[in-house]
Amino acid sequence: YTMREARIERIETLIVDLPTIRPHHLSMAVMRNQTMVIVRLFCSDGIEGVGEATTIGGLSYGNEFPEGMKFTIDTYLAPLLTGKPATSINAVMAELEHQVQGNNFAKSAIETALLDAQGKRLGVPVSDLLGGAVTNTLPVLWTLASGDTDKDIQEARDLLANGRHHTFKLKIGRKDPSVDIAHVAAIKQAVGADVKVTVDVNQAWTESAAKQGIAKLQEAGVDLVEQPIVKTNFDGLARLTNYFRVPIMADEAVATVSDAFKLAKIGGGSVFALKISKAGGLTNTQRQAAIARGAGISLYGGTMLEGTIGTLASAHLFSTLSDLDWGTELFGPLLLTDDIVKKRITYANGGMELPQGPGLGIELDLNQVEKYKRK
Ligand code: MUC
Ligand code: MG
Repeated sequence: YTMREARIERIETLIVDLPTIRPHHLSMAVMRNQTMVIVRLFCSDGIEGVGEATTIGGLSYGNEFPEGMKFTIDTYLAPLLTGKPATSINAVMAELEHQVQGNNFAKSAIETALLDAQGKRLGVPVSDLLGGAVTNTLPVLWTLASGDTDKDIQEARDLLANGRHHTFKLKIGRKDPSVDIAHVAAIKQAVGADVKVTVDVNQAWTESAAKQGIAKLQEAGVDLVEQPIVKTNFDGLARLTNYFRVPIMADEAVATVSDAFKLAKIGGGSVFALKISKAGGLTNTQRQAAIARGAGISLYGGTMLEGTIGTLASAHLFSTLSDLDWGTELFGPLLLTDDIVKKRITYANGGMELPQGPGLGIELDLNQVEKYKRK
């Protein structure tokens, strides 16, 4: 046996449904559970890599959905990948790029599984395969989105008291802007000037509504405004970025590497929310980070509310970025009542710890997988 001979032997996918600890209200959906596609990639040297493809609210957030991602991987990606060298990750991903249009969430799960397997093979964490971590902990904010202002304030107070988080993101855009803005102002007032509060509109406003709304959010002391307008309006995002003092973050708009380039070129956003799913994998996300660095755009470690596997894949990548000015929102596993891995991520003091073990640094708990697997 030599490492070079390890081949992709078989790929298995399964859908897992996990309940959330409370309803999570976003402009486009209310989540009561989260659905994940788990990829198990078995190699000829006996090593297994795992990956995760997860979105938010079925088809309401992105153009991929859990049942479709499973079908895509089973029907198209797995046959393409079977027999390929498991250690040539760049070559395998280039082949996928060439043969499969779009389907970035599914591609990200495959690249994650390949990197996990390779890390296990070499006995190093995934971050080492990406040039090495610059930190062993990442800052993690919490999203207040219970749908009720008083409940959100109580949640914030509890989390500040136990120290788990000291930055909050609010989700708005479901209600009338005046109601949403009053909600934000009340929470900002309650947590105080020292606590950073960001707001995600998830594309809900027109550009003119955004011009009025952001002015009021700025007045209320909000620290950052995320994706206020429809993702396709790149020029509008540039106009808002130029117009306001409060930083504007691109999220849905900056999906692919080429989106990052086009937005950077016109100043669409002063911060980019990076997500391995949108970009089609960890390597593509590194490419977006390089574009942002060249353009002087700040970075933020985003989430698609993944479970532990997707969260750790993101965390390994984010840990290699020396300029993650806005921290991360890698709290996905904390929104779920249970997990499918043997040891959950440690969250404390406004951050998370990166596992030091090989690959992603986790092990699937097959009993738990069986319990939550869609039958
Ligand atoms: C988004 O648009 O950023 C991230 C945190 C959260 O609560 O929702 C996500 C999606
Ligand atoms: Mg967002």
